[in-house]
Amino acid sequence: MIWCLFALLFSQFTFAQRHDEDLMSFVTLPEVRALKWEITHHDRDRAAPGYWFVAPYGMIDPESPTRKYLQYQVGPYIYDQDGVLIWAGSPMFDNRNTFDFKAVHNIDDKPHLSLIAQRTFDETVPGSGLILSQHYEVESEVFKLNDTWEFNVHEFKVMDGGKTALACVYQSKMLDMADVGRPGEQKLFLTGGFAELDLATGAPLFEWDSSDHLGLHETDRFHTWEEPMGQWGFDSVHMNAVDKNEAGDYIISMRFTDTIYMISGVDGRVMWRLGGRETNFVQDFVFSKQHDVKFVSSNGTHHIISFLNNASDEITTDEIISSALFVELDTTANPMTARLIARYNRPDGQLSRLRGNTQLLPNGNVFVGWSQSGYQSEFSPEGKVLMTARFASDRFSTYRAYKYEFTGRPRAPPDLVASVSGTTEDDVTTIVHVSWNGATDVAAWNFYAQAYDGGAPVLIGNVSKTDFETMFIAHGFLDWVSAAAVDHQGNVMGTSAVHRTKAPDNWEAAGFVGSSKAPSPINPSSLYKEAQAGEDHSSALSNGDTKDLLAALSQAYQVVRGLGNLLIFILVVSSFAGVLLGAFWVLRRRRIQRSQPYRHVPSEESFPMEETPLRNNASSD
Ligand SMILES: *[C@@H]1O[C@H](CO)[C@@H](O)[C@H](O)[C@H]1NC(C)=O
Ligand SMILES: *[C@@H]1O[C@H](CO)[C@@H](O)[C@H](O)[C@H]1NC(C)=O
Ligand SMILES: *[C@@H]1O[C@H](CO)[C@@H](O)[C@H](O)[C@H]1NC(C)=O
Ligand SMILES: CC(=O)N[C@H]1CO[C@H](CO)[C@@H](O)[C@@H]1O
Repeated sequence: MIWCLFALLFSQFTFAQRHDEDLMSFVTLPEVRALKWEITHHDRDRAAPGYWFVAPYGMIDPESPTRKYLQYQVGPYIYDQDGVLIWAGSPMFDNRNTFDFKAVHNIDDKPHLSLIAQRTFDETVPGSGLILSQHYEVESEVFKLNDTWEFNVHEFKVMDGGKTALACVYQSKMLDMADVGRPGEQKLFLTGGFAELDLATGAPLFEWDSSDHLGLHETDRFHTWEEPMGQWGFDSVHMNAVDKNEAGDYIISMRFTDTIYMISGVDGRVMWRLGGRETNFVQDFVFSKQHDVKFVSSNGTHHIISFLNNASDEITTDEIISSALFVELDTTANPMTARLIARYNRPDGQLSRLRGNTQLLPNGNVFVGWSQSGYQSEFSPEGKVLMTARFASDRFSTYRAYKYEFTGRPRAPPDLVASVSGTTEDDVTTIVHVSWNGATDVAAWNFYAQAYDGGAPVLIGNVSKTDFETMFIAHGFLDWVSAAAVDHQGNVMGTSAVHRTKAPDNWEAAGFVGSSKAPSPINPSSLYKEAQAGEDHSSALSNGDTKDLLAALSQAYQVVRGLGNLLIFILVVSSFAGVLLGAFWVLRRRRIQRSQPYRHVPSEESFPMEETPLRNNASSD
């Protein structure tokens, strides 16, 4: 029986790999096809604790629903450091592009999430900045300001206490070109700035726009002889990041002026410029086309800042490699000084022409999102590359990538799907799949069966959680099943609904050749006592490799043969099969493979497990 299942599973994997190996598949969430990762850990022990927060998208603008490859890859996602899915947020945001997705720990003593959800393709739903609770429920949502085009996708930074957030703001304005030697001539520009928004009302508490404070000559991105393209005008400064220090001043990044500006929180005046054509600093480094400027520390006059130095864009290249920079600024010196204190080069030696971010982790490590194909890396403080990873698919990028510790406690119960199959009364098998989208810290799953709806649940086994979805295989036809998530201390965290097991409509047509027309469901309580015998073995073996499992299996067989109790043996075999298949599943999934050229897959050819008729919580009786 084991080998039949084993062979079946193996054939399913080869089939899946041939077609869309860059996407995950789940029995419990059939529509979700989360991206897989290719991960290299160079020094796992030094990696900071935490999960990865990414928001893959295919196109930076809202994508036509008909263009999408498959449902549910685009949107906010949380993964662990092995690329195991923790939360797929794309169903919640209905496949909309999302940006700047991260955990937020500065609101109260609970973890939260923040992100930007882009407007929908048909523009019926406007873009917004959102804060979610650790239960994945929307706590606050702010929309674009009046007279602006959209909620800008670059930045949504929740300030301490969670009362306000910073966002970039782009506006279309006719500007006089006197500053570039064409007085009296007007052209349409997309200006850049930011606002600090009241999260309760969405009203701006502070607003700043480049047209009020910067000269047109500062940009390297337009020429007076060119006509603006599109209804929004020249994207002249390309504002792409904002942060605020405790003194109440703002630091911003503008990509098309290659400059970081300090803006007074009192009157909006430019306090100083770092980089670009008019830097106020004596610098021992250069940078350009930068992203994601953030304060690491600031006491008002002395600042340490971090940012991603792209050194290139779609048009020009200034350096041969992109890097994350940490810079110390002394604004009391005369002239002011800017000193490079740490530089982390992109490990693959490439350039990030667009997007990206730099994050200092609590243990001093540095996490950098290089954006394209989700390429990201973690460095030790002294610059050793600890980890690099990228999406297995190059169809997707993430604007930024973050690493945070997080505790996710979804309100929705775990999803469970069970089915039964077999050819004779002796080999009838119930297969249960369970997952809990968004739940962190699940250590194991307990599986239960009951004789009838409302009957007492009987523990039929438990399995350590090693992947997003956990499979359990039980001998016999168990008609009503459920599962409970257990944490590392053994506490029950949540329980699925009781689901009815999906049986073939016609057992004979499904290959059943037993003495009856169809097998009958069994009463699980009649098996429970015998099941105890196998339990210790299954938990002891949950980390073993295949060889150990088989050795233990044959040992167990000798034991049960001595007892002459075939039923116990079948149960032991079933629980071993579950562990064996689970281990095999994990090994297959964790293998790091180069992605193959992308091919569109007609749905009937996709992962066969998806084709079995599935049930979800909603349809449970
Ligand atoms: C935008 O305009 C609408 C309609 O005039 C108004 O009700 C709303 O308060 C305005 N929002 C902001 C943030 O100013
Ligand atoms: C800010 O920090 C610098 C460097 O640590 C120090 O010299 C300076 O006195 C500090 N200024 C204030 C106002 O605390
Ligand atoms: C399975 O259940 C048994 C008995 O309750 C327990 O001792 C064991 O630790 C559990 N194993 C897992 C992986 O939770
Ligand atoms: C080494 C190098 O090419 N540095 C460039 C980085 O970008 C700035 C601003 O665009 C240039 O002035 C530097 O020459």
